[in-house]
Amino acid sequence: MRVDIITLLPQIFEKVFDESVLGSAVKNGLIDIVMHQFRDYGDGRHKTVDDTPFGGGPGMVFKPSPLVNCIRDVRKMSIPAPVIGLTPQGVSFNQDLVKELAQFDRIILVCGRYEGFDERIIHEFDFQLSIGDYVLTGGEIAAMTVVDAVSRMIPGTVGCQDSVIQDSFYEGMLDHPQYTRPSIWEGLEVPEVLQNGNHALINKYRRSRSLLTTSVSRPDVFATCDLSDSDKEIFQELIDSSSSE
Ligand code: 6GU
Repeated sequence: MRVDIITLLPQIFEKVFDESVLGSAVKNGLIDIVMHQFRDYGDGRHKTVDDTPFGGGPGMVFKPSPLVNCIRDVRKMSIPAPVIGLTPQGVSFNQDLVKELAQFDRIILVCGRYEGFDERIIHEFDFQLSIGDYVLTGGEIAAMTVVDAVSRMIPGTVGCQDSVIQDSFYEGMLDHPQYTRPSIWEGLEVPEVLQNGNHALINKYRRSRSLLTTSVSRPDVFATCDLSDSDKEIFQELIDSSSSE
């Protein structure tokens, strides 16, 4: 997959894309990240990319021409790709969107800064994405989030694809808790069922913890989950056991 990133701060991505899982994926050619400094498209000797807002108010606004010229050039550099504006006004990023974006062979991410873009450029975006209900100083950290989450879905990036499939949110449900040695630590014991090697019981236990955590911590997510018949049974057992306590 090719990811083009349009930003005023290409250098802040370096470490993130150089190290660990993402770094290996880049080195192995599974993802090709191409940075574009859009100040190169700025106006005049100072390569100006922003200006004060019409109507007054704080901050600066991205001028339309430099950003649009950059986006149009980047579009033409390779195969067709959706242009995604990273803004707090965008649709909320979630695992379903991660999976959808991972289907593309190429995506183009545009990072905002300042108070935003001149509104007239937004038709240049195929859509806008937000990574949550808070405001960041720019879209760069959001772009890193998108690249990190999407790259994990590309076969080969994460050592064991099973770990991706079992991840929190992948199957719509939060992950079950994990434990490792020692079996007793500071008086806290690893649940017996995980230590006895009965995989049918282990799977059932883990599924029941996932159902419990999701229903308690994220009732909004739980409400959208399609429970299988066995999930329904396990969940009913959870309810029965809690009401008998
Ligand atoms: Cl994508 N950009 C900015 N500036 N703030 C955000 C965001 C993006 N997502 C959530 N907050």
